[in-house]
Amino acid sequence: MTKSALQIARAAYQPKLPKALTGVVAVKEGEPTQSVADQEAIEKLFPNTYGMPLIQFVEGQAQNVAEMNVGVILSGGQAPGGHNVISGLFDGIKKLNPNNKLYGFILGPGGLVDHNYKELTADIIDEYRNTGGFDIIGSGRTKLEKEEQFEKGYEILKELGIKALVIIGGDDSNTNACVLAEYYAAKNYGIQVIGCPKTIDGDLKNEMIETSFGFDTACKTYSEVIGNIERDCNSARKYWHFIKLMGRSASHIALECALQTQPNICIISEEVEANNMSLDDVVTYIAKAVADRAAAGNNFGTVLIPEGLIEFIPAMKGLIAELNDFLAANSEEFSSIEANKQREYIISKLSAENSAIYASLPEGVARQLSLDRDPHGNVQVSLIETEKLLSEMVGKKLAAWKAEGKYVGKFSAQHHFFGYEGRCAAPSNFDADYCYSLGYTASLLIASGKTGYMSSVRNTTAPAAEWIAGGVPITMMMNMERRHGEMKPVIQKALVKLDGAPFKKFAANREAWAKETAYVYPGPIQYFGPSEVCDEPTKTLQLEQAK
Ligand code: FBP
Repeated sequence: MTKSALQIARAAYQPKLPKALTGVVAVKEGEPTQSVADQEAIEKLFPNTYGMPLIQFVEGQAQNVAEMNVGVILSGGQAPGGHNVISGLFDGIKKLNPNNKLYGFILGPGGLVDHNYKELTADIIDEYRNTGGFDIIGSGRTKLEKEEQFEKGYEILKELGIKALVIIGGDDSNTNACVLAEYYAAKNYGIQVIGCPKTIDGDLKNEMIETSFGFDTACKTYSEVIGNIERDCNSARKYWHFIKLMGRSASHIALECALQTQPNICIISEEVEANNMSLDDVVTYIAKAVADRAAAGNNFGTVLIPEGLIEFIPAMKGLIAELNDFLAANSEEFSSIEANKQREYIISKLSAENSAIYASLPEGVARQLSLDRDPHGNVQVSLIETEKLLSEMVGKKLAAWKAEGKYVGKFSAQHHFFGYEGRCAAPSNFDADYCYSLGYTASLLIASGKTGYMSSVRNTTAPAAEWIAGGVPITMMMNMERRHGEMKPVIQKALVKLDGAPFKKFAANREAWAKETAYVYPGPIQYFGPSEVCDEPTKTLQLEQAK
């Protein structure tokens, strides 16, 4: 395989570990824990894994650990640093006993169920150290939630002599990891399950998990390109750039990129929902900023839009819900209608309120809302070109204002969507170190006989040597939520907090950023050079952790 010069040089990077993990390690147990909410219901569902203590690893004395084989799964969307979690896990178990083996299940949880795996040897691991991607074993979105899947998994785990399974995933995958841990514990199968917090979306975090891995690198990659666009924008001074940023639900990525690049506008979905804003309110807000800049002679700017926005606009949420139900119940009749009459058909069938909203949408977006459904029958919001929807509606509003003499500028838009561009970038130093530490910590949780824990590395704004490694019972992060009509135990998703320090910092500056051209150009991630350039954590983490 041909490698780039950076790949060759970067392979030699030795990720930094918390000092407590560099020698012999002992376990320090904390107090028993409670789930964040619905304690009674969660305890009942997880009798074997509820209430366990927090774990911290400290420097200790050598002990003998029996030989053990370990399995690993990458679950869900790619996030920079996955390969380092696996190399940290590999190095951890090999240090405990060189005879220990690591097996990777291929293409996500499906690999466990279908018995599709490969042994990850030192040669393979060395090829992937400090690289982006999940290609060492691939990833997948199969949900591990049925008993027959757990049993199929058990068959292969037993056959390979695997003592513990590490599931690297987001909130849903870690919820499933916890259910699996409970199941194997209840059955006395002797197989432990450990989770690792992954997702570029940054929405798997809480008091004990400071950040999910991949968020740092993905945001830095997007911010580099946003900065480049801003500089282009400020050079040509003729375009408004509408940039949609990945993040299925929460707006953490958009917010972090805004803090890094200081665009003219950034929409935060959680705020739109909290203020009960309509689509027209969002459009008016952007159009007003465009008009104000035009009045000062600036017919250019940048707008950041979170991918999940549409579902946070309360009225759009209602429209989507009615459309989902209506199309599910009338799919045959709908598909028999000629394409050019489908819009009118839907307008005639929806409730008056939703019909009016649907009719006001640009043609393309209305079509996307009625056509693209996922296997569960839901609208695939990530396919909706919100950046085009907003710029088109802003353009219309400005034209109307022009006719009324309220606006005197020129409005010309460019569109971008950044998502896949950042999910497999080579991990930043932060993610390379953080992920390696998470994987290494997972090996210690296994050696200590723990199950139903998530690997946790805290104090991450300090130098890596001072990071605190340990484990958090996954049940501690759970509450009960309605999913597909049923109450289910799930890990609470962390949305942007409007009273949190990152949002407050943004809110305090956004008016100035809208008027002035206050762009910041972060440049590309640096892998070699001074620590302040290479090792800085995200603004979100710095603001959240500032004491
Ligand atoms: P995870 O939650 O699995 O980490 O994935 C998040 C994400 O990257 C979202 O930002 C995005 O909406 C989604 O995956 C895209 O999914 P897919 O990779 O299936 O296109």
